[in-house]
Amino acid sequence: SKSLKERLEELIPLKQEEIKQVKKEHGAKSLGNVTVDMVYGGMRGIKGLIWEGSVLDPEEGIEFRGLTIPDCRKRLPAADGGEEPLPEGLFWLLLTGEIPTKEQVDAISAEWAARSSIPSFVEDLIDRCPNTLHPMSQFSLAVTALQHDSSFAKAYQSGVNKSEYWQYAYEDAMDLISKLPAIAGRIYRNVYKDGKVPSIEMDKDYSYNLAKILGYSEDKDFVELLRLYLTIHSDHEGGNVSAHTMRLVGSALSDPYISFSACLNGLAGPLHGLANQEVVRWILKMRDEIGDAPSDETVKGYVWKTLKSGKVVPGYGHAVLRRTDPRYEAQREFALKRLPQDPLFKLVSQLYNIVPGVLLEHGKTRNPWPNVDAHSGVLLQHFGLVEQNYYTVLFGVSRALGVLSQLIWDRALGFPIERPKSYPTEMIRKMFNEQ
Ligand code: FCX
Repeated sequence: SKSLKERLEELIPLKQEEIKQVKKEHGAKSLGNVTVDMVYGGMRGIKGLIWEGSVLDPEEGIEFRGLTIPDCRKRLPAADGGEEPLPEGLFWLLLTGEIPTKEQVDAISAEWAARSSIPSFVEDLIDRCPNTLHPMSQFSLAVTALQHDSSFAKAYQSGVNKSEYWQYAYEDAMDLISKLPAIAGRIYRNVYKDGKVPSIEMDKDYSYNLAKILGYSEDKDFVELLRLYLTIHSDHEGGNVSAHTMRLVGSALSDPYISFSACLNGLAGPLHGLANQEVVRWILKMRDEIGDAPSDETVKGYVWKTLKSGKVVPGYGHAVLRRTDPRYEAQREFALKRLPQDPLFKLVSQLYNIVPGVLLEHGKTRNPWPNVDAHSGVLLQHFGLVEQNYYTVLFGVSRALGVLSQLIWDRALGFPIERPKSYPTEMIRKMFNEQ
């Protein structure tokens, strides 16, 4: 059967042709009106990006190349003896739009393991970070340093033809994804353990190896959780902060490493990926204040207290979704099956019954339902990975699959440098006062 790169090579000219046709037929049509409110409102609702891998519907949630999360859990290959999809398969799906065979997925696992080692200067760099430097900052700086070996940057310097850019972007993307467990694992071991980093097993899948490097691979349920986790956090269409940063920085032909490092810095914001850390902090604080088995009324009081002190309830709300995030639902299903009695999971469930009502009564939040970050942390807590400040690193490992697959397409399709128009407020006023 075909390798991923061979299949991609066949698909690229077809997509190029399709886009040519779409532009010819529909190029001059309008995708909608842009109001002044939209411009001040974080560009919410402005249709301004092409993103092939996934699309987010406010009501249906995320679809990866047309597959919902339940579809992916059913149809993507699982590990031998496992149930959850292997993120290797999701990566294949995101890149090609096709569901790979188990054999193709195994080939990706083997390739990623074979490419996994990191240069010793990057190890030294991570080792020299103080334990007090946030894991996301260490992650971003290690990824930047990997740029040392970027094939894309070298090819650009040597003046390669732009029709070949995607091939170098592909090689960098595959290398970068492969090296993330070694980086993420080293940061974890340095900050929270004794700094000794176990080696990767060449005949094991990506999630197993990440679990091993973190020190949790003996628990089969944890490895399964990681497979699910890495699959569902991968992509959420193009406009979210991490994905859009990747696109924007990459559009200057910055190589995949430094583009992804920028993406990680966006993910590290508390309104985006860092929310998973914030959720656990908030729940543990709640437990300290009101105990393990609080009444619904007491929980409600705690949520109101958060809102009245001018803070957000972390893990709730979404810029696009208008229902419970299917990524939350998938994690809830996992918990109901494998850890139904876990006390923190019970608190999370209780919050699910209470927070949306409070947010509705509060009357500001457009979407009162939980997002992905409301659930992920308590699952990791259950398996002993209790260090909350580390959680966004795992989100980042997963997000690499989505943003790097799109970056390869960006280069294959010759997408131009991004350059939207901006105005000062004074010009907005003049523009309309003079009409
Ligand atoms: N708690 C309290 N207030 C909230 C809220 C929440 N969970 N969610 C939204 N609001 C407030 C906003 O702060 C805003 O208030 P303002 O008018 O005073 O500025 C108002 O409600 C309207 O915001 P809304 O349109 O509903 O939401 P946005 O699209 O502006 O923002 C996020 C979306 C996700 C940033 C927002 O809901 C939020 O801050 N949630 C908490 C943090 C979080 O969970 N982030 C993770 C999101 C995601 F899944 C991810 O990227 O990982």
